[in-house]
Amino acid sequence: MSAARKLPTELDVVVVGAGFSGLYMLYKLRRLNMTVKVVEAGSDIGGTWFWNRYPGARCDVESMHYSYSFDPELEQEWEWTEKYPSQPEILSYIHHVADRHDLRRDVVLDTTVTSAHYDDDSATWTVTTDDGEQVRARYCIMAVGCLSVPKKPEVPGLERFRGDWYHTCDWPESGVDFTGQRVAVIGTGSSGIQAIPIIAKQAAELTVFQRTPNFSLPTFNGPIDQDLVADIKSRYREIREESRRSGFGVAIEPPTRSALEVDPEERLRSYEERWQRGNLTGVLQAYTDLLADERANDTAAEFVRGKIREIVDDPETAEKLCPKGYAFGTKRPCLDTGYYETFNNDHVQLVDLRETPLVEITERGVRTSAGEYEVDSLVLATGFDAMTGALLNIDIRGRQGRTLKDKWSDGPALYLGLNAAGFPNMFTITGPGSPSVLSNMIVSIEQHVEWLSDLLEYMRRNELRVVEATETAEKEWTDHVREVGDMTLYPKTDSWYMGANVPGKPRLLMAYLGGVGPYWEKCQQVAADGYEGFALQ
Ligand code: FAD
Ligand code: N01
Repeated sequence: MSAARKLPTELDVVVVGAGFSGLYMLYKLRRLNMTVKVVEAGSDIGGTWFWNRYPGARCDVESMHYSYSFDPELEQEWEWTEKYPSQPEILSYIHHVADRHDLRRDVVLDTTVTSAHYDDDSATWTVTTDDGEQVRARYCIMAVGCLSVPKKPEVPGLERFRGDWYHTCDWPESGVDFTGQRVAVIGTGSSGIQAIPIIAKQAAELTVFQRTPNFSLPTFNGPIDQDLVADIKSRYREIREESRRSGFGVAIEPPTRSALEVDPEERLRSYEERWQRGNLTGVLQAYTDLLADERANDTAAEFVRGKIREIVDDPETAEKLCPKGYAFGTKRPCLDTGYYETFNNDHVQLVDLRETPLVEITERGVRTSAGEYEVDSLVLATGFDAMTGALLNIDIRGRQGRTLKDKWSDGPALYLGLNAAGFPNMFTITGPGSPSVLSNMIVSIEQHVEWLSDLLEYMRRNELRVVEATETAEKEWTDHVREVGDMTLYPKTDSWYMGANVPGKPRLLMAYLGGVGPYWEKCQQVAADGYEGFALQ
């Protein structure tokens, strides 16, 4: 007897992914009385916050702002405990929201979507899962995450390694105790920088393999300030609105002056005061031109390098940790708790892979051009195939069977980061070409979900069944995304924003830098003009 099906054969909408995006999409579609299922590869909901359980995993947008705004009672009731929420706290928040709105009953877990094919005649998508089930749906919404496909280091030998190895984004649920072990960490991005201080506290010896040093600022994390909570809760609606209209999805006072027009002492005072705030936007938002002018940027970069030299006792190690040769902010900067201080411990050593490149993983550890480092456990904090990885892992075929992979061979193209010409009725949430990873993502997720739910309601009200970006609208938007990016320093840096961390990936800035507020206005205007740039039938 065959096992019971997990999915019905027909639905209005299939949503792929049960993180913040997929769950909110489900909530909105239910309110439209649409039949919908969310298909999730993981064994539970939560997305990023389900998978990334490495020690120290934490958000770097403050708790009061990294949360849904769609449920005003929830935002009054929910109590965050720390300034920056930890992974377990965010996951329990997601579980709470799912239970509060009874979302789980429409989520199908442990199931990977392997293909989605569009049929021109019926104007439906056939979605296939890894257990061979197929479901036909009018709409397919990809809530697959921008940072959900792990990337391993491009060196041979991992399968030979006799110890245990872990990727930060696929961490065992039971945790890992490194007590008494010799541990290696490869990678010093946000994940590595959060995990390293905690692993160092457990391990007998820790070796950190660094290819590119990162700019990292202290969180000064701690129990949440209750006066601040009361103040925010008393005007949450207003703050949420300001966030939606802001540059990066967090309501802050925008800078008004160039870094080059103030005298060096005043500049230093301003950077110091902002450093003490313990957030990402402080120093980077001090002046208008920090992300656009190299000389301006270097004033902030040198300030951070000065801090590293102050914190790290050994001058040689400090110099290795100092980021040089790229602009501060153009690789995602990190927030840490005691990262640079960790290198003042005798049992922690830093290996600079620019001096002695990684050669291979061996049975016993890690080999660089300088020799072999024997370890018991290996932690890969080597990041993600970001933005496009999860979409291109699925065999997506649009009109006339054209694959998304083929369409995107020179890089992703989507109108408004929402829909690709030739792929009708398929949408991405926080897709390439939207502010996405260059914003407080919850704000961007809510904006996309609400815009899509309005569109689907409009389609139904007007008895329409196919919506698709025109080639012209897609091209104009994609050119605009590039032009705005080219006005900044981002394209000059090799980063995952540019696809530069994955060999062979097209190199282009995948997120839209025009700002969350202006982007939101553009989307509103498109909808108000009868979905300008989309062909509807
Ligand atoms: P995800 O949470 O990534 O969920 C996507 C889900 O889709 C995953 O569960 C995945 O398993 C599933 N999926 C993918 N492909 C398939 C498939 N083919 N079939 C079935 N299921 C599939 N953002 C911020 O704004 N601020 C932060 O401080 C911040 N911190 C972060 C820290 C870490 C460690 C990471 C990795 C990301 C962080 N982010 C942060 C970005 C974070 O990804 C978003 O804020 C947000 O959680 C994304 O939600 P999502 O639902 O869009 O995607
Ligand atoms: O990944 P990364 P991540 N040999 O790509 C190195 C979010 N996030 O998981 O820079 C040697 O940033 C690589 O070196 P290089 C946030 O958006 C947020 O840390 O390519 N080294 C780099 O040092 C973040 O930006 C938080 O030269 C190799 C590291 O591995 C995004 O997720 C926390 C290598 C990868 O860094 C990704 O962060 C965690 C190789 N072959 C994540 N390949 C917050 O705090 C890669 N590296 C909110």
